Order: sequence, then C-alpha cells, then structure tokens
Amino acid sequence: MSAGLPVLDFRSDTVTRPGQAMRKVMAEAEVGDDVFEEDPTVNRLEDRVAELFGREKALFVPSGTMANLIAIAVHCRRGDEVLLERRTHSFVHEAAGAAALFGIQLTPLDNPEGMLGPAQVQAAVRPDDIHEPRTRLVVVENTANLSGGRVVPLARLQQLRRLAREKELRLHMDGARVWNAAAASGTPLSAYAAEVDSLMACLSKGLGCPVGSLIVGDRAFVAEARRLRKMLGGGMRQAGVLAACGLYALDHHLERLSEDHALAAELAQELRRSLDGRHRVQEPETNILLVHTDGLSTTHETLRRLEGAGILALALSDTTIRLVTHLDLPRDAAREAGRRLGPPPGR
Ligand code: TLP
Repeated sequence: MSAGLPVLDFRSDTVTRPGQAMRKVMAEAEVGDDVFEEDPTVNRLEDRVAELFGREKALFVPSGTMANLIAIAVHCRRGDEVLLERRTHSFVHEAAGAAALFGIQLTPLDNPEGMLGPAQVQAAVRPDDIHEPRTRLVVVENTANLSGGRVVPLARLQQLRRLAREKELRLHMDGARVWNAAAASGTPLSAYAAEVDSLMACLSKGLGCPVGSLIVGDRAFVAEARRLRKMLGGGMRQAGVLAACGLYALDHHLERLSEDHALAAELAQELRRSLDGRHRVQEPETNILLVHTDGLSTTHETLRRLEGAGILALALSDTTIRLVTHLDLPRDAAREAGRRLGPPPGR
C-alpha cells in the first residue's frame, strides 16, 4: 500500500478539479438562458474560441463525445461512411453512437503511426456503387490519444485536406487535446483549423475545466450542430457558470501546457530507471506517456506495483499502460514517482 503518501493520479488529464479561483469565476458568472442564446458568458466563450481558431462560429457542448457525435452527424447522412484510424477515440470509446443513433458506419484503418496517411485514405474511398456505403468523412484525432498523445503534423493534415477536396470528402478533427498539439509543435490553432471542415476541442482535459467542449466551424455547420445538440438533450440553460471556467482556463491554463509536456518527458526517464526489460517506455510528444509491456501479467503486476506506491495509471490494453500529466500534479511528481518506485524489483 501507499502508506498514506499523497496519491499521484496519472490516469487522465480529466481528473483535475476546479481550484478556488475557477470556482470564484463560476460563482460570479453572468448568466442567461443559453437555449435562447441569451447567456452572455457562453456567448463570450463561443466568440473567443471561434476567434482563437480563426473560424466563423463555435458551439459549447457538454462533452467531447457529444461534440464528435454531432460533428459526424452533421457531415453524414444515414448509410454514409466515416474513415478513421483504428485507435481513434470516436471508434474505440464513444459507444458506437454514430452507428447506434444516426445509422453511420465507422470504418477503421490501421496505421502504425496512429494517424491516417493520405495513401491509405485514397485507397479506402469507395467507388460510386450502389452496393457500397458513400465515403463521406475523414476523422483525424490531434493529439492522437491512444497512440501516446502524438501530434498530427500540419503537413499531414494539409495532405489529407487536399485529398478530401479531390474526393469530395469532409474532414473533422477531434481536437480534444489540440491545445497540447499547438503547444508542442508551435503550430497556431488557427493553422490547424484552416485545414478542416470542423473541429472540436475540450476544456475538460489539459485546460482543467470540470465540463465542456466546443465545436468549431463555419456558420451553417454550427447552426446545424446547434439543432443536433438540442436533439441529443445537450441544450443547457444557465450554462454560463460552466463557460466561465473555459474563459478562465484560456486565460490561465493554456500557456502552461508545456509544463505538462516536460513533466511527461521527465516521468518517462524515471520509469525507464524503475521498470525492467519487460517494459518499453515510449517517448512522449505531449502529456500522454505509454508504457508497453510484454503481456497481461506484466501489465497487472506493474499496475499493482504503481498502486502500491500511490501512483495511479490506466491499462489501455493487455500490453499498454497510460500515464497522463496535468495541472493538478505537483511539479516534482515525476521525481517523486521515481523515488517511490526505486530500481526494478530484484536488483
Ligand atoms: N478521453 C478520455 C477517455 O475516454 C479515454 C481520456 O481519459 O483520455 N476525444 C478524445 C481524443 C478523448 O481523449 C476523449 C476523452 C474524448 C474525445 C471524449 O471526451 P469526453 O470525455 O468529454 O466525452
């Protein structure tokens, strides 16, 4: 057991809790009925995010899952097909919402880089044939969570964009952690946004808000998204109390993301010292660190060892453990984890 040591919670950057300053802006937020588009704080957040991404409009929604579902449903009709990499959140972790609720087929493609390449998309696009679904949309996740928070290079997005234009496909970016991608690569948010038809970004991950995501795109896309948000029960009323957190986070938590990236890199070094040869610690690009193991029993054993030292991590598969850094961790969390773990057992 962790013998009363404070827990280092690396399970996700979603575990952060709003601090006192954020709670204060919530308490003081000016509010109105957002279904009537009369919540001034929501309106301010949507305007600010649209401007940050250099696009016409943004829409505040309760979650990243709803944001992706709405975007997919706006772009596709029943019977249409979406291409995405197999480890994409929309394919793995969104309860098949697009299929279950909107009759849209998600077709996963494998790429060892964890992000789609133009050649494989080109090869997968269906011919105009009554036997086949209509390929309509490509979804790209940036950063690519389950591939280790990898940044999709702008050049890759531009290649996909060109192809999408040529094949009359739409391009949606799951930018749950696009803030991290921009911080790590130096690519402006607006440069990513310029290459896609729509994107979503989450406030409730690296930015430390309790709730909320935004869907971004042109005016007509967002108008349709607003209709679907209502249909799905995501029309919120005095949502300004939540939007206020987003405004606060954009002012105070965006600039610091590189600290999370540095902490993940430091954690990788510590884990390399503490874990034996049955593990391979992948070099993190952002705030997500993957440890690959040689099998399920090593994964279980390592998770137990971590937990015994008061360190929480998540098993993504039989052979992958994920650790995520975030703003609620102490600055010395990596060194502290290394100190608690010490060298590999038996050394
Ligand atoms: N990701 C969560 C889990 O669901 C895995 C996490 O801990 O990383 N897109 C991406 C890329 C995500 O990582 C997530 C959440 C979502 C969408 C969904 O966002 P929410 O949880 O707000 O519905």
